[in-house]
Amino acid sequence: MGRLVVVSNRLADPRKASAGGLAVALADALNRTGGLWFGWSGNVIEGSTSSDGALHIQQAGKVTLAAMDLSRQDHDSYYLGFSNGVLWPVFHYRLDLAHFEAGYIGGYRRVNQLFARQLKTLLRPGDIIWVHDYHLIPLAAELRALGCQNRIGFFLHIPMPPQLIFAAIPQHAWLMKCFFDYDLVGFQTEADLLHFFRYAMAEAGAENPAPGCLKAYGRHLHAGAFPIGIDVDEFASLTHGREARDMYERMRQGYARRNLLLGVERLDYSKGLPQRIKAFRQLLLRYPENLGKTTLVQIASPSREVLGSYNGLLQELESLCGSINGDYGELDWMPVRYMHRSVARKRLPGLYRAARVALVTPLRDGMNLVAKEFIAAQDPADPGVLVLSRFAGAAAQLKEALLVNPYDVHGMADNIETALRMPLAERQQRHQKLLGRIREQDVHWWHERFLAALDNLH
Ligand code: GDG
Repeated sequence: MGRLVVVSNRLADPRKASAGGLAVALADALNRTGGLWFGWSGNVIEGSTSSDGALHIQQAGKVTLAAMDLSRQDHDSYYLGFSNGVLWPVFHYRLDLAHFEAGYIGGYRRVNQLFARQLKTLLRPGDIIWVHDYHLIPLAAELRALGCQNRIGFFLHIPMPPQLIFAAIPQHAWLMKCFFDYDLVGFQTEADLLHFFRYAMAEAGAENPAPGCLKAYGRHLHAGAFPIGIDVDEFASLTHGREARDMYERMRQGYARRNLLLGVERLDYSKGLPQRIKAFRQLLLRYPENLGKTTLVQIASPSREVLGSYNGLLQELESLCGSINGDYGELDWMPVRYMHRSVARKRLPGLYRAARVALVTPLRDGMNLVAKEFIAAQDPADPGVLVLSRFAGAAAQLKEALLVNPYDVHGMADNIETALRMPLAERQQRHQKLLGRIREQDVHWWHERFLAALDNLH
C-alpha cells in the first residue's frame, strides 16, 4: 500500500492522548505507517473574505500535519452553514432544524476546492487518500477535476438518511454525484448502506452490477459497512492510570450510598438529552424507592454553540434539570448533577467505571463511541449496565445492552429501573459478551478493513 493521506475537517496531534475518539482512531492508522494528515487548522481569520490557503506544515513523529486557516466568511458558510446548518441536521433526520440558506453552498464548494488545490501540491502518485465525513463530500470530485488519479476512499461518520430525507437537500443530486468520484465509500452500519443504495438506484439511476458495487455517471463505486470501534486496550489502560483512578475514588466516596447514572456527550440535539432527563423524572415518579438514592450525573461538553439550535437546547436542559432538583431535591441529595463542561480524557474512564448505569440514548447517531468506552472501562467482576438507544449505530453490534426507544420516556424509565436492579450474574454475562464484541471489531480492525478494501479494488 502507498503512503496514507488522511483528510478531515479538523486535525489533532497524533502523539497526544488528549484527543477525542475520531482523532485517536485516525492517529492510530497514521502512526503505523507514517503519512500525511490534511485539514483545517481551527483558526478563523477575521476581516478577510476569502481564505488565503497558506499551509502550516509540521512534523508530529512519523506523521506530517498540513493545516489551512479559513477566512471568517468561508468558515461561516462552509462549516457553520452548509456542514452544520444543513448536512448535520438532515443526516440526523432533523429537517425541522435545517437552514436551507442559498448562500451556504458557495462556501462549501469553495472550501472543498481550496482543500483540493492545496492538497494536490502535496500528493505523490502512489498515495492512498482517505477522506472523512460530511464536511468533505465533494473533495474527490474537486481533486479529480485537477487531474488526481489516486485511489480515494470516503468514510461517513454520521448516519446516511433515507432517500426522501436526503432528497430534501436542494443540492442532493449534486451531492450524490460527488460520492461517485470516490473509489470506496464506507458507512457505519448496513442500514446506512441500504439507504445509500436505495437513493442511488431510485434517484440517480444507478445499476448494481455486483454486491457492494454501484455504477452511475460512468463510474463504478464500491460501498460497504465498516462500523468504527475504539482502541479497547488503550482505553482499558487509561482506566488504570492515576487520573482515572483518582476520579473513580472521588466518585465512589461522593456517592457511597447512591446509585450513579451517567450520561456523557457533546451538547447536541442528536443526543436525546431532554428526553433522557424526562425519563429520569419518570423514574423518580414511577419508582420512588430511587428518591434520595439515585443520582444522574450528566456531562454535556460545549459544542458548536454559535448555532441558534444549540442555544435553545442549553436553556431547555437547564430548565429540565433545575425543575427536577427543585421538585425532588433534599438538603443532602440533588437528583441531577448537570455539567456544561468537558472532563479531561484521562479522567473519563474513572467516571465510566464508577457508574452503575450509562445512559447513551441519542435520537440518532452514526455509531456512538461513548457506549463502547463505557464497556471498556468497566470492572468485569462488577460491571455497570449500558442503556442504549436503538437509533445509535452501535445498537446493531451491542445487542446485550438494554436497547431503548429514546422517544418513549416511560419505556426508558422502566429500562433504567431494570438496569439498576439487574443481578450481578446477568450484568457479568452481558458485559462479557459486549466486551467480546468491541474487542472483535475495534479501531484497528476498522481502519485495517477499510484500507484493505480500498487497496484491493480492481
Ligand atoms: C461522530 C458521530 C460516531 C465526549 N464528552 C467528552 C469527551 N467526549 C468524547 C467521547 C468520545 C467522543 O467525544 C464522542 O464520540 P461519539 O461517537 O459518541 O460522538 P460524536 O462526537 O458525535 O462523533 C458518532 C463518531 O463520529 C465516530 O465515527 O460514533 O456517531 O456523531 O470519544 O469520549 N471527551 C472528553 N471530555 C468530555 O467531556 N475528554
